[in-house]
Amino acid sequence: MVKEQITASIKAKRARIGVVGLGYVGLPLLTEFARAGFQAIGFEVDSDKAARINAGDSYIGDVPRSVIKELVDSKRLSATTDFDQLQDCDAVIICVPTPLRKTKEPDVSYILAAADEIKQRLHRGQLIILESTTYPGTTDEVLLPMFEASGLKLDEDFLLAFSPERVDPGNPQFQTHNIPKVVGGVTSDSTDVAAFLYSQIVNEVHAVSSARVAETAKLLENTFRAVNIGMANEMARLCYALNIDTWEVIRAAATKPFGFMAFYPGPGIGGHCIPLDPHYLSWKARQHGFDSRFIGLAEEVNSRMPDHVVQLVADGLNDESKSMKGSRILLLGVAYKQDIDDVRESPALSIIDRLRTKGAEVSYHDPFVKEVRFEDAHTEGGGQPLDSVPLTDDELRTADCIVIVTNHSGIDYQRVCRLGSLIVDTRNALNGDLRRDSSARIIRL
Ligand code: SAJ
Repeated sequence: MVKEQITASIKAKRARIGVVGLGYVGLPLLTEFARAGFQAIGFEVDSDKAARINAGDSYIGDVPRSVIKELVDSKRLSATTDFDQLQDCDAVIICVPTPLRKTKEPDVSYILAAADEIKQRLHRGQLIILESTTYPGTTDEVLLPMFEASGLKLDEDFLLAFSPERVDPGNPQFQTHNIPKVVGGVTSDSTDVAAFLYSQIVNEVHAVSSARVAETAKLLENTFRAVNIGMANEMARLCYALNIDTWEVIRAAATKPFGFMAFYPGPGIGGHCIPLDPHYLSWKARQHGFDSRFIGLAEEVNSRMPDHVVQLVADGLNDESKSMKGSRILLLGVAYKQDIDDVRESPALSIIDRLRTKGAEVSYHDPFVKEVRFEDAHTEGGGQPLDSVPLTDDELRTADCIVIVTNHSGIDYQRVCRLGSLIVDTRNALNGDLRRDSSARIIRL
């Protein structure tokens, strides 16, 4: 059986580790294996990325350029677009995107493309691990048949496992080495060897009985967030109707030292994980005749938050006998969460589109995001790209309404309160003192 052979090569640090997909998950992972003393080879379809890495550069914030340069110079780490080099790897880890189609159905085309490259070079003595977030069964129902079609046999010739990624870009406290790693093999040999491999770079490995358990655990983690954020957003709309301060309610509930975990309302949910991952789970459940209502309900509540924000703006303007049409609306922040530059799935895009559809003149200021494009063909507001405007006194004074969509920490909110006349705060960015001292009318979620 191949288990002993691969285990021995890992133990002797002779194993060559291949990582397919060098994004915010793959590049940190590749770097950790190289730093642990393994020969690490990154595989990319983007030749620019491969070239930058081989030039000792980094395009991922969590991976310092100096680390890449040192590992490349010491020939521990390299990147290539030549997938033939996969045959030189003893372990291959797939870290490619798993987006949703427009129909909200899983798009595993990147996984299939990577698996096809691997299948063509698969030989005895290789361990294949999938890290991309996907529906339960992908590893054993999709990848295993692809690899065994080559005539090679699981356990006799190769091993196959799933291990979810838990990278949290920019998190100063949790990086690859100190985030516990869940690992589940299609067979127990696969679990054992995959767990042993990760134990070379991660402090804590949590082995589970199958790839499906590992796939499902990841989806539970992020569905847990989507559902609880949905609950917080529903509370916000309920409290708004009852004229109760949502944020004060949550702060009070959070004093409970057990059995409660605070989540906060917002303008909607963005990012490449939380809005998407739960649909992988509900899609698979539907294949088995199970309707996951929590996931659907969370999606319904969260996706309606941009409408609620636009309603708050309309209500605020209406109190000043202003129509939305022709009003100047300034958004503060368009990134999907605080202090990052990522606008993927950001609710700000929906809010801008809805405001434009109602005839408002929309601009935004975001220190992290220089420009916003509206690729989505369903944009009704015209979809003209926008550039971040400088946050001048004039911008703040002349805005009929300022909407705080992302509470970046570098914004001077005292100045916003001093110069603004109507402010919709969707993130509780304006604390009690700012609100009390401000002459502006402030509406909060
Ligand atoms: N959000 C709320 N209210 C909350 C929390 C988040 O409205 O109480 C919004 C955010 O503004 C954002 C979206 O939800 O638009 C997602 O926020 P997130 O904090 O979940 O951040 P993400 O999307 O970067 O999620 C990642 C995930 N990491 C991985 O999948 C490896 C998630 O599992 C992490 O828990 C999360 O980072 C984190 O905690 O930073």
